[in-house]
Amino acid sequence: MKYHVAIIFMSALCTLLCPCDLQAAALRRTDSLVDFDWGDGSPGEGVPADGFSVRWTGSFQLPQDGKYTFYAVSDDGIRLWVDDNLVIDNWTDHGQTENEAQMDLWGRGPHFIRMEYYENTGQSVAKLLWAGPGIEKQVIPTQSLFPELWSEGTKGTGLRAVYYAGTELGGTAEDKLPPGTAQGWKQMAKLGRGFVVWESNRTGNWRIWHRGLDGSDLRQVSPDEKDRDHLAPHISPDGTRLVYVSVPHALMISWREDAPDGIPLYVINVDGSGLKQIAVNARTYGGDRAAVWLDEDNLIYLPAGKGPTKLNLRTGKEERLPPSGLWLPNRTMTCATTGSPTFSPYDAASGTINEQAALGGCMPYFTTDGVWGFWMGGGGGPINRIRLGTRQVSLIINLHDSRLPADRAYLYFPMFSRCQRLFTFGASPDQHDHATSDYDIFVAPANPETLELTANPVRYSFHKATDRYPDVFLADFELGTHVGEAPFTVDLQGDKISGQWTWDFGDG
Ligand SMILES: [Ca+2]
Ligand SMILES: [Ca+2]
Ligand SMILES: [Ca+2]
Repeated sequence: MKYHVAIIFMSALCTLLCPCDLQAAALRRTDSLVDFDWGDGSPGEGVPADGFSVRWTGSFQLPQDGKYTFYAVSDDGIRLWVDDNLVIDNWTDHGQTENEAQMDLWGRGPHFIRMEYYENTGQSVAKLLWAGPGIEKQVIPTQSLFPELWSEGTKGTGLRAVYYAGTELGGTAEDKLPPGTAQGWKQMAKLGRGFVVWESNRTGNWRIWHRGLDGSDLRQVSPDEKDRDHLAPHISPDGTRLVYVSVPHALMISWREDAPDGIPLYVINVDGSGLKQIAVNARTYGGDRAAVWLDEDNLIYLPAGKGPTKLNLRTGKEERLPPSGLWLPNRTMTCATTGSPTFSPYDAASGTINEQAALGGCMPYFTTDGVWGFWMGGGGGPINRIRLGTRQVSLIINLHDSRLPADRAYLYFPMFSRCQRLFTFGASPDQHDHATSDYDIFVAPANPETLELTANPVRYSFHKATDRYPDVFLADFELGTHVGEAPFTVDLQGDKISGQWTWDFGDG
């Protein structure tokens, strides 16, 4: 079964990133250190002394948080990635040269590393060293290096090395992704079945796009629709459908708020089937999001010219909620905000909003449990959270956060999954404009109680187009995932809810 999934994963990647480079490796081995001076000789059997290339990959364990310097000594070309950052890039013919890069690193790991090297002619040298808190400059020791994913209790044995004849590096499409990505997808997929959706203009029109948490199944969800753009995807509680708005293309240049005649709200199955218009005149909430799902059948949206309205998708019945204007309440109907983050207490019974001062920033939204709000606290960051009960504000992730690749650390469009176990956002290389910059989509696991991120964000889009406004889904842990475990239901009858209990599992 595992094997089967791996094949699908690899073939999906290949389909995505073809042409696959199937250049055969001359030599594969684990190198316990990268500390080579081959002189004018060959690194090993089957590899020529001139004109070869090597890719070292794996992970490393961080002895402690802090500032690290990586040194690559090379003759000839060298490239070094740490996590998703290309930190050294000297892909040229040269005599023995030392290049260095300094970076802040956080968390024991696994951190990902990839060093690529080629030798053209003459002497050949390839060495990888580091220095860090309490660590003198030295070749990175074997005990810190892992050919696969580091995990607690495993022993370091070095890095995986693949040697190719020729200066042109071979490898699969997966080998060429930023080194943290493929490993990151595998880690994310362990959390359960899930996917991320977002807006992208990669085809020239804004459409809703999809990718599985395991990196597979990158595809357009919403259909092509002439002269219109699709915005503000939001996933249903069970993860089978999403809603989005369809906006006239002519209005899209700098506008996301309101249209003279409103904009239709659609629901579509995540597999692309079952498209259905559910409201004629919707608008977006602060320009960002268009709906709050209450349950599988009911959502709140904003009809043009009116306040928030509850819509039953099965019956089509609408019910106006008391607040007027661009207010959208949270799912528990205890708080509401406009596009400015006020996170104001909302009394659903009387329909009153106790309006609070705006906190500054934009893109406010709420977690499902009614405990938190979150928003963009400033340009590109920070992304903050507010505990609605106490109004205490704290940081989720910062602008230029060291947990992000340096070229993707300018943040926008935050959203938590319904279960609050995943957090997603877009990040650009310090470009601000929301309609033209190269934002890409990231997902990080989160503690659903505190909203603390529990691992580094993993990247899910790599297109130079604008990828933004993501939403993410993670399936609940399912019963029946272990052999022999049968799902069961229990009926509680009102007059028998106290006293002795006996459980009967039927088939035992
Ligand atoms: Ca040589
Ligand atoms: Ca050389
Ligand atoms: Ca992009």
